[in-house]
Amino acid sequence: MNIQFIQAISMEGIDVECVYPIGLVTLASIIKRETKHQLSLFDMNIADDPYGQLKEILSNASTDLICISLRNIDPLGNKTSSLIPAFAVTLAFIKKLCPETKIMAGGTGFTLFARQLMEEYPEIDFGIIGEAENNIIPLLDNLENPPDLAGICYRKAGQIIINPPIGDFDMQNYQMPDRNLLDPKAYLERNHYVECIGVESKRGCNLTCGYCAYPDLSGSKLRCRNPIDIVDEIEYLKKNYGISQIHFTDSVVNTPVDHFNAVCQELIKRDLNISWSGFFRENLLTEENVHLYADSGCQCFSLSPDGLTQNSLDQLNKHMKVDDILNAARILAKCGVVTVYHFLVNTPGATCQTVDEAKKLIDQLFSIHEFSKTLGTIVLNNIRILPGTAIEKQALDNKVIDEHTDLLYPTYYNPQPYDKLRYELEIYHQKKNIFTWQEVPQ
Ligand code: B12
Repeated sequence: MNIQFIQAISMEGIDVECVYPIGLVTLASIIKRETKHQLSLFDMNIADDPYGQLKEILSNASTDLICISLRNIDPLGNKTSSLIPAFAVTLAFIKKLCPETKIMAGGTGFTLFARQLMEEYPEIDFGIIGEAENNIIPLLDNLENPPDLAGICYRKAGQIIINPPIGDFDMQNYQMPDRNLLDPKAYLERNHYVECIGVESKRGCNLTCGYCAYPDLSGSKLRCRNPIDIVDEIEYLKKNYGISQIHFTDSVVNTPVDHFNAVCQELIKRDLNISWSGFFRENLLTEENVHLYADSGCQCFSLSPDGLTQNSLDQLNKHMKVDDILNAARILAKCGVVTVYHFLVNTPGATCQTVDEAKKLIDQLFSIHEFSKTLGTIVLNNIRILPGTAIEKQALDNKVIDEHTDLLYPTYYNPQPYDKLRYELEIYHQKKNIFTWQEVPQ
């Protein structure tokens, strides 16, 4: 078969930070390695004229199957715009240009809303929910009669069949994606602050945070790659593409602690001179491992403690104490690397007392980071309600949404009377921020 892989539009506008579509390239690499299918890849996000180029690609080749990856459904960050219209237009465009070509969809955005997307977009013939290493080839081999494997979706006698995913791909069998299939060069010069190249050190998330869909996306069981293989990949990226900045795509980078420490020790041993970033779990940070991470190239500690108060941490099922956040902040501030904190605002149970407590935590973070000026920023968002999460149930119970709310489109947990709290806290911390950097007494 001739297979065209397409990364659907993942961002609004052309000036937004781009990420290399590692999921699409990973799958294409497996198909190239293990089958005789012909394939090519196209990322609409880096095209000057995405639809024009797509038209050219589809007109110039006879394509048997299109594999389209929907990574993002919306840009988050409290925005109310959606990436579904662009996806819908792309599907319609493909069908118009090649009515006989079958379309298979996948990716995180598709995974979150597989049934609804298949119901609303009859152009999609097949889909894979979650990771696709174990099932894409059996599906390609049997498009006429899809196998009943976990994660596979298809249409049969007018019905949509959805097989729930497992999330059990053994990461010891992981092979580094063949990035020659889609040249990283085009991505390297676009971004200003986001590392466009991702590296997977593990899959899965065994936490149960109430707003988060990560366990549904990549499984709830942690599956780690061999640390040596991870660093081999990073070394290969440096030598072959000059890539010196990477992002570890893991849900939480520093767990299991021993595994990630081994990765960092190996990075130091090879003296690769690369920098990396990732999202950390606060209560696992110690002076010792933070130094190890900084010495191995961590250039920004991204934390997502989410709760600004103990009540919020408990409501979000974070299994963490405010003191854990403060301890992590003290350790990080001492080590001198920039830290960015992400928090969720107006979480269930907010009161005027929790607002005061939230301000107190912001004060404490500023004063901890003041001497080393290592507070990158504090990012404040409301919770994007996703299907199947605990917050969806809380939102229904608290009448923030009802059974008719369409979660496919941006829906945030932000009821009155604290619906403006995000702005209040943003003003609060940004004033502190500017005063700290400009050294104006507060
Ligand atoms: C790492 C990460 C980032 C990093 C990326 C760094 C980098 N250089 O890669 C950073 C922090 C920069 C980032 C930014 C953003 N991200 Co992000 N990110 C992730 C995360 C944690 C992992 C993604 C990843 O790389 N996984 C590894 C790859 C291999 O897995 P995969 O892409 O899922 O691919 C597998 C399957 O999906 C499937 N598959 C993929 N494509 C296809 C296609 C077909 C046809 C088939 C059959 C199967 C298939 O097979 C693959 C292999 O098994 C996910 C959450 C998660 N746990 O998945 C969020 C996630 C994807 N991000 C999300 C979002 C929204 C964003 C941002 C918009 C946030 C923001 N406001 O800045 C930006 C957008 C960036 C962009 N330009 O696209 C959302 C998307 C859902 C949504 N609400 O739209 C997620 C799900 C997180 C969430 N909050 O729910 N992100």
